[in-house]
Amino acid sequence: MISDTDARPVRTLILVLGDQLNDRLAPFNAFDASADAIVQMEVKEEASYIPQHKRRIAYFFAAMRHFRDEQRIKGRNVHYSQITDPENRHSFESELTRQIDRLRPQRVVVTEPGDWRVKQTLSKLGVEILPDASFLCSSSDFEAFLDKHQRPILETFYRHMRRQTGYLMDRKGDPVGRQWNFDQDNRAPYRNGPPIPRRRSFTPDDVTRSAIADVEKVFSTSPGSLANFDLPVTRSQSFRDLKDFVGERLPSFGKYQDAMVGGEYLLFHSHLSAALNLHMVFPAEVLAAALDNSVDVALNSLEGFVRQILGWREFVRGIYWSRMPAYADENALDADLPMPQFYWTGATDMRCLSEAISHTIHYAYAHHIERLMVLGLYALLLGVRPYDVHRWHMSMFLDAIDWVSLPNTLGMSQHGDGGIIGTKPYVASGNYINRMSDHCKQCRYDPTKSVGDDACPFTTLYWDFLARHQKRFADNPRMKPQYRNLDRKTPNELRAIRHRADNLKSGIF
Ligand code: FAD
Ligand code: DLZ
Ligand code: SF4
Repeated sequence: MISDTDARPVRTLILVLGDQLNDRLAPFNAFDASADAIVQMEVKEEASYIPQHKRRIAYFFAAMRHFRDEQRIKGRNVHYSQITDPENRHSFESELTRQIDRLRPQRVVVTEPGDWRVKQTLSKLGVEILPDASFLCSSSDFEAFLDKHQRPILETFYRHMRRQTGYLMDRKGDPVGRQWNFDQDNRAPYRNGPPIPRRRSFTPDDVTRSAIADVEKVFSTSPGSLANFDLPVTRSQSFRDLKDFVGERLPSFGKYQDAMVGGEYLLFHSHLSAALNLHMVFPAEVLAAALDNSVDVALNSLEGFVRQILGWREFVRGIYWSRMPAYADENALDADLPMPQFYWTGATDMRCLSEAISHTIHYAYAHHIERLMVLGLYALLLGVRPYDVHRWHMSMFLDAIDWVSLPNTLGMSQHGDGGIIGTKPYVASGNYINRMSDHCKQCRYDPTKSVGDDACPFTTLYWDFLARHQKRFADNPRMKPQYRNLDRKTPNELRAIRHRADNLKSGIF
């Protein structure tokens, strides 16, 4: 194994960022262990430019350190700046400059970072940026798609990707099952559903334990909990996780995709987003495992899953790179409230929110419907600044990288982009949450009521949102039924709703 102190002259120095942990990425294509070297840097700036969940930091550091060790076992020279190193300068810019001054490489290369901010910093330092070929749609393909579609929507993009790649297409070029989507089969609440399998635990080894200890020491005041850290932190562990998902949870994934159950943070979801975003597994590998013919999975589940990976994941990435940096400032609904404090603690008597926040604090994870239709929905109905919701999300989730968190949070969940990711805001009252979960039965509020002490805050704020944004959305064809219901409210009812909405807002901040 080659140690950190080995400072032979370097031809190509490959910078591997914390979310690029795979040696099949482009910079490694012509790697020559006798001339080239790798640099990895744990830096305080990335874990503190916004406060970050301890579990998230430990996950990145543990995965980075395992990648370092795997590369060294292959005989590759890795220069690794650990968070506790006294010489560490603790930002990408200054620590990379220190390493370049020390190693004097002929060139420094990196895979395209997942964050516009980091890409700017590295470009400024003269680092050569290579495309990230792990995605199923390259940046140039997405640009070509945008040239053809002035108002790109997920459905059009997804069908284009199905045709382009052949996933779930038959020999004649039609979608398998003669349907592009099975959404109508994928909205069941979990009532007497099949047993929910437990996720496998990965016991931390010495390397992971050292990362956890360093995080406890250096980031003791950061949010979140490190208790029971059991995440897969290597490529092979992530594959084991993938295999478990395909065998145990994928068969019920589709049907219960939108369901929520008290005390259950995962249900039948894959929990693969973090491993995917850190590049420990590639999307094509995930799809190959899911579509493996030896696994008996109904088409509604398979299609639902493929849509997430081949459709949504690629679509939001394309939108991010095509619209940054202006995208981050968008605030189409002029939302101007700060993030409520209870999002950091879970201290709320709203059962659905306290559940979703407690999942976030314990696991740095919540599944899609909790993110969209509970955590995101409440912020949207209140009128929280979209970028603040994104910052909170970047702080608290294992899988949050700017390219994927920003379009999902600012765009999909807060409608801050005015309709680029989704053509209408995802707004609903407490009745939706009641239909899709078992939370309301155990909550002090009543989802059917919009006024009175026991009225569900979601329901009050839902009507208030529709009324406040009537001008903008009343003519949106997809929102017509919602506005027809609003029209049935009397002026007195609307006044009472507005009054309670104002009280709710002033009580929170
Ligand atoms: P599953 O439900 O099992 O889905 C399978 C995979 O599909 C995921 O692992 C993910 O890679 C992909 N996927 C599904 N939906 C999306 C989507 N909308 N955008 C991109 N990929 C998708 N996903 C992230 O990876 N990082 C984020 O920072 C992130 N922020 C989000 C913020 C909000 C407000 C919302 C509403 C969604 C966000 N998502 C994000 C998308 C989605 O919620 C997560 O990918 C998913 O919950 C991760 O859990 P899972 O792996 O169990 O997903
Ligand atoms: C999220 C994160 C954290 C917490 N720490 C590091 C780090 O110390 N070193 C590193 O290389 N990357 C880290 N990351 C990921 C970055 O913040 C950022 O998301 C990626 O560099 C984007 O490609
Ligand atoms: Fe959430 Fe309202 Fe249901 Fe309570 S009643 S759990 S606040 S939706």
